[in-house]
Amino acid sequence: MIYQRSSALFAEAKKYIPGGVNSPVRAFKAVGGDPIFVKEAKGAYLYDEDGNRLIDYIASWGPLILGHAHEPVIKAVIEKAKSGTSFGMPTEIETELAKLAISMAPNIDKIRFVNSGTEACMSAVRLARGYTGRDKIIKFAGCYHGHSDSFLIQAGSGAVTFGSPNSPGVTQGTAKDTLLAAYNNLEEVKTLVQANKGEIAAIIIEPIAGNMGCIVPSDMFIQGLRGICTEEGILLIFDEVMTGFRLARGGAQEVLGIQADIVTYGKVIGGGLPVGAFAAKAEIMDHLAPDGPVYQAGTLSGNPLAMSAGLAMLTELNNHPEVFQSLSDKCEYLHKGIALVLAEKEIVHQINRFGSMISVHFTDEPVVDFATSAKGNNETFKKYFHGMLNKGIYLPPSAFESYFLNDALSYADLDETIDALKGIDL
Ligand code: KE4
Repeated sequence: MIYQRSSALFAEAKKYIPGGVNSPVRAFKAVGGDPIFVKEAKGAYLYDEDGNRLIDYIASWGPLILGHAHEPVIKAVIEKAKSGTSFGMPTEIETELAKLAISMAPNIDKIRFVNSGTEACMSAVRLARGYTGRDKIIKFAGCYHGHSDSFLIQAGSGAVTFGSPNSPGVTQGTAKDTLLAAYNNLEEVKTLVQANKGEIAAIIIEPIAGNMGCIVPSDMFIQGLRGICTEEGILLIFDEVMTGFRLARGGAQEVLGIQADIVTYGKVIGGGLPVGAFAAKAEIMDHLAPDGPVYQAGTLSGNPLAMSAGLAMLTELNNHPEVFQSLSDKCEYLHKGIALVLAEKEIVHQINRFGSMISVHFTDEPVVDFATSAKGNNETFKKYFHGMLNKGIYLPPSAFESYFLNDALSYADLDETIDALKGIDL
């Protein structure tokens, strides 16, 4: 595969945009080399600026669950754009998408739209703090909830002390209110809760994690969090920016059978346009401005153009729930194919999968949290990533990401992917 034009475009972009990208993961820092510039995409395929066709396994990091340029979504956006894109005034379509999302996801009465998953998670934490009158939150190492200051925190010195910033620009004043625990470690959560009795507003978690690669919660872990939150008056926030409307109509709440107190959404709910959202029972959501005291706002929140994409997408999924099983079946097929080839190559590996989320880790230890995910051999991962890219397969350019399958992928595409792996040296 030739990537000359992408490299030239990257050099040009770096003159005007920090790192040449508008989101760091796109820059290939974790795998080396220059990022691929896309010209267009349709269905399961990306067409890059050098004329290469790539089978896509990121789907814009999740949103394009039915494939790129899905006709009903495109049609809706084009039609809506003709009557204006944003007014800064309420429009009917916001209520239509709100009603549909609420009908699909369990345990929510009201939803507020924002413009990204970051905004959704940031606002959900502020709402939890405002509702409980408490300041602290617990998050899990390796879980990503967007780039709001409260989330850019790494484990502090001691198990029960607060976190410390993991980015310049985040203050210790902010970090002191974020406590860190290891994913799948209920005992650490219990210790933090006991050491900060009555001070914790929320526990925020990716119910199936996707930002350490894919990590499946162990039995009773999420259930255990639910019990602790109910017992201690802590709000359980499910960050479903990845899992929402991807794992099932009702997302992780449905597939796990566990109710969160606040749920955040992004990606799929916007159908490829910028939409985030957070939702809960009315008793909690009514604390939000303008009716309640917790402030939150946004110029383009609920803009009709983005709403039209989200409404078209959720309507498709609501009318064709068989898509979720189709995606899961395809993911299982891919899993088995990759596992067989890596076993034949005698490559030590772990594959984690849940629904249409999957990740490959080059380690002999089960990957159950950030620490075990970080033990993966990144040199092998880099060979895997670039080997597959050179065969026309576009995988996430980081071992700490999940693949996001789209239902436009055919079994022939999956076979091409598995065959590509046969042909590379790891
Ligand atoms: P955004 O602000 O990027 O829309 O959403 C933040 C976010 C929140 N919660 C979860 C579980 C997420 O996965 C994300 C964003 N996901 C990354 C991919 N791991 C987006 C890709 C990027 O940062 O460019």
